[in-house]
Amino acid sequence: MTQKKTVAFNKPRLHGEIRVPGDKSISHRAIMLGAIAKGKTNISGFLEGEDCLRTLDIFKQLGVSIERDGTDVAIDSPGMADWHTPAGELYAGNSGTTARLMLGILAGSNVESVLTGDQYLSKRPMKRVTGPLLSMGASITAEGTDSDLLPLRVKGTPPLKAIDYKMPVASAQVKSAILFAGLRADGIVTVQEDSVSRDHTERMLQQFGVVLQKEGDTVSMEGGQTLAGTDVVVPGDISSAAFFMVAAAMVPGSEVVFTDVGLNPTRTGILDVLQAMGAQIEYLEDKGQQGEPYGTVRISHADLRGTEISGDIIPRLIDELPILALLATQAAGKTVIKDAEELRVKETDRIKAVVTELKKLGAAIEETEDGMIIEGPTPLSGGTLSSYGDHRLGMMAAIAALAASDAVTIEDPACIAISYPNFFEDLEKLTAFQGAE
Ligand code: SPQ
Repeated sequence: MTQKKTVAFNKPRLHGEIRVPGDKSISHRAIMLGAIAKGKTNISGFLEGEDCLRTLDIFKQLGVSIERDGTDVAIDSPGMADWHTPAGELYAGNSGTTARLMLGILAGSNVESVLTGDQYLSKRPMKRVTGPLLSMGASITAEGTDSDLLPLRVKGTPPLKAIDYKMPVASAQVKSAILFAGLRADGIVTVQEDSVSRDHTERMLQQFGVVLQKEGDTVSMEGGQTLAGTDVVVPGDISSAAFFMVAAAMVPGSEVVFTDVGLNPTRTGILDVLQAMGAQIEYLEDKGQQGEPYGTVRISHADLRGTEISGDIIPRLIDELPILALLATQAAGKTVIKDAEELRVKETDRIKAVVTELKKLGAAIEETEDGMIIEGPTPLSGGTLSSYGDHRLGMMAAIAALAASDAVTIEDPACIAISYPNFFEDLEKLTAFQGAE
């Protein structure tokens, strides 16, 4: 039986200060690079979400010593060349980042393994990664009938060939997989993308001692470099904060302060859009540690207007488009989301799913091939929304309850633990405020 959770509010307002859990993308990469490097790496602020725990378990199976105490992780690795052949399959669960980045890492390792995923991940395309990896000489074969899908067998075959690759879509997962494989390549690996996607891999490789060159939309790196273990501080995940940023902007009388939230410019598209829609944003403190900028931001409600979200900003807010679509239902005028066809190959087809679910609440929203068109403001009713097993859809449904006239019931809310295990506790905390306006 599908599990359900009902969320209801009576004249809500959001108030308070929040430190959202660690960044998912950075947490994955910290485990990966800590395991590739020989020696000790200490991570603080690690995201205890299901996806990152899948990455952590995979490296334990490869013989890397990893001790976790909550959000603190201590890694002691023999180094990539001395990993063990795993006893069983390597299970990436629901995590596209784990699967795609592992393909690049395993291709240059000395082990042979089979990578698998859950029912959702097993439908997501892998050729975008295996294509360039095969041209680097990787040995990757399908265990099933479709070579674009998991399960895939990877036999590490170092040294790999160098590659100069122009990516057909801006994707941090593709870029990262090639760079990781490039660590075991016999020459210079170059990756070019049209619009710059999140650059956590490039920043963290440098933290671990790798020399690489970044010029505009191109990254180059000499293969064969060795990594040295180091300490990594993971800031709060702006993609998790986005749900409460939107809630604060949307609900009259709200004001929320986000502390230690990641402010990497390749991820802050959400803040640019909130500003363009009229929300009040104040930057209270800037900190930058080991290459990842983070800080404190206050978001307050204001009257909102529709906007266009398209072009180069899309990779900077790709995971925030579902929650921005909800916000657009409460903004005056038309919001157009374009150039976002990548949304169709996430945990679910996020264009179809967002449009279907928000329509159930009465939103004026239409699907286009590469995005959505939303008219607002529209009063939303209550209803029962499916998460499609997609954490970002589940959280969007919960935040929709803040704008709805009645309760919203979320089907399969457990998936939210993929990226934000204490989401409902934080929602309760921020909406508990009963003081005067
Ligand atoms: O890991 P997964 O499942 O692919 O996660 C998602 C998400 O919403 O959490 C996408 F479904 O984020 C991706 C993101 O969309 C994480 C990511 C990364 O850490 O490198 C990059 C983006 O994907 P892509 O395909 O644009 O590289």
